[in-house]
Amino acid sequence: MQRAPVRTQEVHMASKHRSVLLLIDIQPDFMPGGGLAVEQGDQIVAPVKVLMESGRFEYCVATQDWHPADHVSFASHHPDAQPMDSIDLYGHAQTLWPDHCVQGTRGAQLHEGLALNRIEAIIRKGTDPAVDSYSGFRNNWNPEGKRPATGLAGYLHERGIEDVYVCGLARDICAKFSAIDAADAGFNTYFLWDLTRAVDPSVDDELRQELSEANVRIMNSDQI
Ligand code: VGL
Ligand code: ZN
Repeated sequence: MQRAPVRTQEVHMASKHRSVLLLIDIQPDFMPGGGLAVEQGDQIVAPVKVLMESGRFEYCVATQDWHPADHVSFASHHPDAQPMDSIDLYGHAQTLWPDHCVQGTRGAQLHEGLALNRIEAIIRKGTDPAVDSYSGFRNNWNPEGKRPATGLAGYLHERGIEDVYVCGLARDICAKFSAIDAADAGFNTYFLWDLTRAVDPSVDDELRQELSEANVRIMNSDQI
């Protein structure tokens, strides 16, 4: 009985030092008023900040969608195309988006409501004009049919991280692909459902299924 609190403390410390909070694309362009606005995307910022400062994670890593102005994923880059059209790109479906997260613009900044000084590393993605990148771990398919790694898995593995907690935008796109790739890279992966918002909430049920099949555990932030 007397030792129980000590053990609890040790377990808590050990898990903290193996855990990272992964912030996916928490940028103004994915929030109301932004280039690729996600409904209620702004509502996650304050609770994510609280979690960043909770001491529950050893540190935080952020991804930042960071496109050149002529990016292949922009509908504006394709004559006659409309945003949300789908095209074939190197043998895979590519949605064409409205312009968003153009390098150096305000909408591409990490949201200033976050605890920015708790971010240990930032992975910028979608920087190749000819290739999109949804996941923080791997680009989408390139012309050679490969999805090159960003180096994030190596970074986390080398630093002894075992548990990855995913939050951010958008739930059904970049947060989803990042979580699936995290699990695939061997991390215990947790998807903080309440700290995500979807471009298309009608696929929520399908998404839960996909995440479960990829061995990603879905939870809410109050269950951490
Ligand atoms: C995203 C579409 C295009 C995302 C990024 O962060 O979910 N979605 N680029
Ligand atoms: Zn993008």
